This record gives sequence, structure tokens and C-alpha cells, in this order.
Amino acid sequence: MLSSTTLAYCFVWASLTQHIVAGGSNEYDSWGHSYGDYQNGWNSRSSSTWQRSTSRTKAASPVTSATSGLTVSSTTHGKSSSDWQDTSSSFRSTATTVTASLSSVESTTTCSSIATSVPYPATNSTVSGTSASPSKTGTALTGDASSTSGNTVTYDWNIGWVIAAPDGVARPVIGVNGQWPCPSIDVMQGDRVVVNVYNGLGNESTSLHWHGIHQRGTNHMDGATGTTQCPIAPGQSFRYEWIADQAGTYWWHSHNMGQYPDGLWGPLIVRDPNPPYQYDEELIITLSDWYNDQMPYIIHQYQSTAGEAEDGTPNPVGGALINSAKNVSIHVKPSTTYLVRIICPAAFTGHGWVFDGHNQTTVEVDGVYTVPVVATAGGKNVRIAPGQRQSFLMRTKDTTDKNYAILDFQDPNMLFINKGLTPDPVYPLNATAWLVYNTSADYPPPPVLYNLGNNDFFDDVNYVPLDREPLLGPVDRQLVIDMSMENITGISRYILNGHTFIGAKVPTLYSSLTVNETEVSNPTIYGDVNPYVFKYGEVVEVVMNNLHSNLHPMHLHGHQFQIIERSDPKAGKFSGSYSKLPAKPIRRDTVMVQNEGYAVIRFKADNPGIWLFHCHIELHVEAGFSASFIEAPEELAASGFTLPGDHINACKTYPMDYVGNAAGNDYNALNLTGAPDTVPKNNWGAIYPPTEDSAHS
Ligand SMILES: [Cu+2]
Repeated sequence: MLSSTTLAYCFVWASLTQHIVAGGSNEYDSWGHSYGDYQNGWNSRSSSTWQRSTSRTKAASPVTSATSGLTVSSTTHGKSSSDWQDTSSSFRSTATTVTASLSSVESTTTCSSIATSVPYPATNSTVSGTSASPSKTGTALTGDASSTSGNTVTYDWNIGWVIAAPDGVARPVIGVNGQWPCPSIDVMQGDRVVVNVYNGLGNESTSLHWHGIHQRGTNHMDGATGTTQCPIAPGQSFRYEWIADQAGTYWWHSHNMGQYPDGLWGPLIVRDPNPPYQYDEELIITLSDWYNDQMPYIIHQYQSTAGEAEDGTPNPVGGALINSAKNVSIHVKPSTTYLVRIICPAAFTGHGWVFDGHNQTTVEVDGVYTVPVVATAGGKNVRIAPGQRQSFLMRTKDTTDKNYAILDFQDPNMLFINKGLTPDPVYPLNATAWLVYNTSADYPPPPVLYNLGNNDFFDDVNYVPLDREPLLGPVDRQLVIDMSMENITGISRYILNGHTFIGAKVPTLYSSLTVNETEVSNPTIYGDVNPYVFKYGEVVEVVMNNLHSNLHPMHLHGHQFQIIERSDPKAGKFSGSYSKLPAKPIRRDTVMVQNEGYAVIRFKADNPGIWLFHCHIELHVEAGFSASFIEAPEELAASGFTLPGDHINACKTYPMDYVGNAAGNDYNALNLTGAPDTVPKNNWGAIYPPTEDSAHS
């Protein structure tokens, strides 16, 4: 039956779709805010840019989910599309609506709820080769590492706008091949993964990062624009190719100028042929926050002198989402052991969760197997920070007479305290799903949680890696980073040891590959990207003193680091003496550092490359909360590393310099004249063409 709410959605959808497909100079205006002083430049340049480029869309196929019980069909509006590799069609064909019919939420009409939820189907990948596939005996530094499985899994992805309403409010989101939520990558350990990207967005640049994958030998495939590549302009293609040599739960996302919270992310599962635990079935569950404004607008609000959000805290008016939806039914079988992979692709808040009535035995964090531990024992809650993953085993009940709620609540310590809100008695920004044993039984309300504090959560530092890798040491290099916030020229910026990250003219990796080899270890040549140079093989210890009132989930590309110590909130700076050195510290790729507390991590600098080290709150990245770890640059430069033509072409078409130091000077790497050294004052995120004063972050 067509409810009034559904009708309202239909109207919004129709308006937005019309908005997108209407002709004229605003043809591709998928964004309902004024552009301020950017409007003129954007419009005047847009017509020539977009009329030239053509977009190709691969038709989305109806998919069904075995795990969530949702039946999902996709409809492409506007012109019919055909295979994007062969045929051009209008950009408007990417204005796609994904319709969903939920088993627990009755909404089946011809114009039903818009993209309420989609689980994670294996989509449009092709597997080729075993013996016939390339099998170079690459070293870690060839730029073309070799597959151990012999399989190549290829994904052809057209990145484009889709209309969706995960919280009931329709808005443009960024999808893949007309589908949103975006598809997962699901491969076997050792596979070669190829993702052919076409940027069909029209009005934004893009890139893709493979969060947690170390990219040994393939630093240029890491996807961080301004660091390991140039942004991919609209109408351009770009091929990512890397080896999935680490088993575990990962995710992929845009790593381009604050873009991923607009929807451009998905799970990335690398399957272990011999996992160290037994299970019968598997669930992939994402916990995220949702906004009704698009990121360029939020970024501009925050990163401008008119900025209203002093602390960089947007209001997640869409609340929390479970699998990018509300009220999801997750159908389970009784007497069955599930492996549940939790992924947190949040933009801002951490998330806690409860599977009512079910214990959780953690077996993996961030791609690292753990000694199994019941994290929910003693009534503890569990949480996850933006960027992190956690997998657990869950045994379902033997009976099917009841269903059980799943509660996702946004981390009060990160959001509510910062905004001065009082979360008691019920956290308002939550989401509910259900473990459904029996569709005829009640769907009970979720548990109510009161005044949660830090001690109410299982401490993830207490995990032990299953491989029991011993503590790294002795420390060759200790790096102490004081992390705080400062107002710089009227804009709130994060500063690391007194310096905010300002993107260079040349991607940092390209600088390291094109300046004289005698100068690659001089951090000066990299500009204001907070460069720290490490020698090959050094054991590096990083002390993070968080002098700020937020929690900050710190993520390192290229490594899983050991967590040596983490303080409680408000513990002040690290004193220099360890309270207790763990013999076998847990490793992960993202650690949540407590507000006004500290954390200490270690890793071995054995992966030559340029690796970002940054807070995974996306707006904080835009506010300069990043450092560049320049790891073994001499080994990298000596490796004969070559860049594929499409990587260079991305720079030429964007355009962005790709030779020389941070200023684009290749004749004298020590001459930094012209290198960006001021905070961008007119940051519109990934909007293309970029403002002259935009950020390459
Ligand atoms: Cu942060």
C-alpha cells in the first residue's frame, strides 16, 4: 500500500531526478545548496567540460540477498545504458534509482522506498586465468607484485550519481554501475585484483583506496590523491591492480578530498583458504553515520572563514545506518555458527553495537586474527571506530520462537560530549536491525543503554594476535606527535607538532620518484605534508599525544601496527615510560586514541613507499589531520619503479603536476618556491573543476 510517507519520497525522488536530468547549464547540479562564490566559475566551466566528456554506464542487474532477506531490484532511469566499455551514453543515465522491498518493512509500490538498503552481492566481477595469468616473480619493489593464487579478478566500475534515501530523505549519493550501496569486493587470498574505474560523476573527481591492504610493491595503487596519485577527473578511466595477499575483513573507499561519506565505499573481503576457525554461515554488517547534506557543502561549511562548525562536527541527521539502511531484517538459521564481519565506514562517529541475547567471540580485528575472546562477557559492550573492522563468531539459538534486536548506537564519547549533548536515557542517533528467526514472531525493541562510559566497552588493546607475534624492538626511531587543533587564518585546522597538512603540487610518491635520489630522504622537498622519513628496516615507535577533546581514530596506510599502550581519556601526554609492555601486542591498521589521552604504536619500516598516517574522521582529514610517512625512499627510488600511463594521464587531465618536489621543481629539489603553504580558504571537496584554492588531501 502506498503510504503518505512513501508518496512524499516519490515526490522528492521525482524532483531530484528531474533536477539531475534537466537540461541547461545546471544539468548536472545534483546538489541542493548555493555554491557561494564558486557558482560562477563552476557553471561557466562546466558546460565545456561536460559536453565534451561522455559517460558510460553499465546496466545494473536485479540482485537478491541471502543474508539480509532483502529483495532488491535496480531500475535505470533516463536513457537505457549499455556496456560502459563499448558505448557512450548521456551522463543523465546515471541518475538511477534503486528500489528495495523489505521483508519486515512493507513498502512495495511502483515508486516505493528509494534505495532503502542493499546487502553486499558479488557483482560483475570476472575471474580469469590460472596457469595462463601473469606470474612474474616480482620482488617487493617491482611495482607489479605477483599473484600467488594465479587468479585475476576484474571489476569494471562506472562511478556515478544515484538517488537514494537510506533514512527516508532522498538525496544524490555516489554509486557504482547505477547501484548503491556500492558493491563489495570478494576475493581469495593471493588473487590479483583489477578494478577498472571510470569516473562518470561529471562534477567531481575521484579515486579508490583499499583500506588495510599493504600494497607491497604497489604503492601507486594505494589510491590516496595528492599522495600516491592525482585525482581522476570526470570522464577519465583509471586501472587499479594489486595483490590481495592478506586475508581478512577490509573495505574500499574514495580517498579523494572528503568524498567517501557521500556513499563511495564498500566491503573488501579477502578469503583465507584455511581460516583458523570453523563457521557455517557469514554476515557482513556495516555501521555508519548518515547526513542529508553532501560532503562538498559540509566541507565548505567547515573549512571556510565563514565556517560554522568550529569543531568540525556536522549533525548526522540521518542517524546511524546498518547496512546503509534502517530496520533491516537479517534472517538467520537456528543452531548455526555465524562469522559476522563488522565494518565501520563512518564519516565521523564511532559506533557501538549490541546483538541482543547473543554473545560475540572476536576472532579478527582489521585483518589480524585474534586469540578468540568473548568480548561481550560480563555485560561489556563493543565498539568500533571509523575505518576499523571486527569479526566475531556468533552461535544462534536452538529455537526459532523469538527474534532479537540489533542496536547500533553512535559513540557517545566521540559525538555527544563534543557537542555538549546529553545522551541519557536513550541515544537518539541509533539504528535498529533484527536477527530474524521467525517472520511471524515479534520484532522486539532494542535494549536501552544508559550513560555508557569508557569502562563499559571491551578494551580492544586487550586482544592478542593469534600468531602471537612478539613485541617489536628495540626501537630505532621514536616519533612523538602532539595532535591538537588551532584556528589558522580563521579556519579550524588540526595540527601535528605545530603543522597542519597542506597538500603539495605534486603527489608525494611522484616527488620521491622524480627528484634526485640523493634528495629523497630530505623531508623538506615534500613540502607541508607533514613528512617523516624512515630508513628501511627501522623499528618505528609513534607516540600520539591527543591534546584534543575528540577521540581520533588514527589510521596508517601500508601497515598493521602493534598497539603498545593506550591511555584512558584525559590521561594527558605519554610520560615516556610504559605502564606495561605487552609481550604480544595486538596489531591493527586503525587505533582509536582517547580524548586528551595518548596511544603508542610500533611498526617495522619494511614496506618502501609513501604512506599516509591520518585521523579517519573524514572531515578531520580535510582539516589537515594527516602526516606522510616517507618509508625507505632510497630503496623505493632505486627500485626502478615505473608508473602506468593512465596514472600520468590522470595528472595531465586534472591537471596536476607530477614531476619534481612539492612545488613542481625538478631542476632543484631544494627550491620550494611556489609550494602550497597556506590553508585552503575555499575548499569545496572533490567538486570539479576544483577551485583554485582547493585542497589536495
Ligand atoms: Cu580526528
